[in-house]
Amino acid sequence: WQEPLCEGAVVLRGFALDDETRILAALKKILAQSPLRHMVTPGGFRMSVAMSNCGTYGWVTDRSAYRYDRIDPENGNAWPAMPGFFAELAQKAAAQAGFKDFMPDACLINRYEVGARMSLHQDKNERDFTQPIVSVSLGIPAVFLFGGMQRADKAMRVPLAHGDVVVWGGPARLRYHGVSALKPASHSLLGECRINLTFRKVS
Ligand code: MD3
Ligand code: FE
Repeated sequence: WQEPLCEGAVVLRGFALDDETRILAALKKILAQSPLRHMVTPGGFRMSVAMSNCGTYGWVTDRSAYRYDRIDPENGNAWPAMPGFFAELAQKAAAQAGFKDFMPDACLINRYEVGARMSLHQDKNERDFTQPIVSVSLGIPAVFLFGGMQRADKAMRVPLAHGDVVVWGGPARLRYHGVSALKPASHSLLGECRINLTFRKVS
């Protein structure tokens, strides 16, 4: 089932459900190599969302900057490889939304515990904004905030549930977005947390 949110943004409800078991098994291995951690922003704030990555590039932040890096700064190693079926899932979703041949080289893994949130921001550390971003929601539901091109623009509230995939491209690619503080809930496979995967083409 496809729900267009606006030009360039499409929600594919339940698109990742068939792969839930494989995704969770793969995440367990990835996170054993590069564990989730709370990063600190250049402003000095500890993020309430815990993060890790797989793929050639990983998104990181520290006191100096936001950037993509090939190395996990916690262990000095390359990030764990992106499983082939992760890239295929993202590519299939992007194709459904009209973005052909999406080849992600980064997958950011965000874990929200109850109360965690992400404030409104733009994703602009990537080089080519003609490439979409594909997000996969797992675990307890969240309210996604989808704003405009200016931080002060009124944001739409979009509920996202386990297995939902969203493709963000075209004119939606640089819109402000965030996630409301997670409400207490429990998911049969993930417990009291939400995991979001975002697939990106960084270089
Ligand atoms: C809309 N993550 O990691 S995913 C992020 O649920 C991020 O963890 C949120 O925003 C999360 O940067 C939202 C959906 C998403 C990702 C990137 C976008 C929506 C987007 C880029 C442009 C517009
Ligand atoms: Fe974002």
